[in-house]
Amino acid sequence: MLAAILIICGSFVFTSCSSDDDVVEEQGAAFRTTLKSLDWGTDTTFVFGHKIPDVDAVCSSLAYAKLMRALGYNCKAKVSSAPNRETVFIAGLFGFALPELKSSVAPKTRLILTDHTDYAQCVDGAKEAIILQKIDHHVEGDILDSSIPYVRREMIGATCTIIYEMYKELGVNIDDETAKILLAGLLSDTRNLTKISTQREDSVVWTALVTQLHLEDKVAEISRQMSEADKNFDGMSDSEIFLSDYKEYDMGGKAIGIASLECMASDMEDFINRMQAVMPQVMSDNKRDMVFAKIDNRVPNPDESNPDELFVDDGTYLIFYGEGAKTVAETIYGPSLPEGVIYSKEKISRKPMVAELQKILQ
Ligand SMILES: [Mn+2]
Repeated sequence: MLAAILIICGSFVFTSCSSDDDVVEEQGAAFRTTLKSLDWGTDTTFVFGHKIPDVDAVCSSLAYAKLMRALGYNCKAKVSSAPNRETVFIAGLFGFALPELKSSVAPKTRLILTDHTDYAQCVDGAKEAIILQKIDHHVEGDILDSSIPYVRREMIGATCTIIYEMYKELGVNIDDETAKILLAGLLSDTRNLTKISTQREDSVVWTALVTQLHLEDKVAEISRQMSEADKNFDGMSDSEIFLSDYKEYDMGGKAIGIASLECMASDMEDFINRMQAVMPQVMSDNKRDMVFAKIDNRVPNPDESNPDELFVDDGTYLIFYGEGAKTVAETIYGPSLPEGVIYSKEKISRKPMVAELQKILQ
C-alpha cells in the first residue's frame, strides 16, 4: 500500500502532493478503514505482549490498547505472566500503571498481540482465541502473518517505535504519559539506541519522545538504571535467573526454549556451571525438547574515557541441553570448546539465532 501511494505521489512530485505528511495521512486513512472492517464483537478485546514480559512487551500493549480506545474500540492491555524487574522499575519511575495479570483466555476471546509472533509465547488459550491484529518486530514465527486480519511487522529496534508511528499516521495525540510508555519500551529494547538491532526509525522516534518529555539531560542515566534493574538478580534462584529473559518457540515439531543472559567475564565459569545445572529441570518443567542459553561476556570497556559505558560485550557463550541440541548449536556457531560450551567472538543475538534454528528445524 505504501509503495502504491508513493508511486501515485511520484507523478506529482514537482507539484503539490509529495509531502511526507500526505503519505502519512493516506496510510492513516487506509488503516482506519481496515480497523473498521475487523470483527470486533461486543466483548473487550485484550492486548497482550509476550509471556515473561519485558518493558517493550508491556509498554507496547499499554500504548496500543490506548490507541485503539482513542479510536473508539473497547480494548484493554493485560499481561500473561508477571512483568520483569526492569518493567516494574521504569513503571515506578515514570509513574504509569502496569496491566493486570490474565494468565489464560476463554475460546473465541478477541486478542491483539504485540511484540511476539509465536504461540508458545502467547497467553494460554490463544490458539482457540480470535487474533485480530499483530504488531511486532521479530522474525515471523508460527502465528503466520497470513492468518491474521491486520499485521504490522517491521524489523526495527522496538515494537514501541512501530506504535509511535501508528499514532502519527492515525493523527492521534501522544500525551506525556503515552510518550513515557513508548520511550520506556524503546530505551529497553535498544538499550538507549546502542543495540545492533537499532534502526534509523528508532533514533527518529527517540528524539521526538525525549524532546517532548524534556529528558535530554536525563535519558542516559534513566537507561543506565533500567539496565541495572534488568541485571539485578538479588534474591533470585538459579532457575529464576535462567527464566528471567526466556522465550519459547515451536518449530519443525520441536519445542525450543532460549534464555538470554549476560555475565562478567570474571564470573563466567561459575555462572555457566550454575545455569547448566538448572537446564534439565527447566526443560522438563516447560516441556521442551531442547533448551539453549546465550550468555553475553561482559568485560571492562577498554575506552576508559567513556563513563556511560563502563563495560562492553566481548563475544557470547552458548550453552545447550536436550537431544540434538549440541548438533544444532554447532551447525550454526561451530564446534564446542572441550568444556561443552560454544564461544562466539561475534555477539550472538536471539533474533538471528531463531531465524537460523527455523532454517535447520523446519
Ligand atoms: Mn520487543
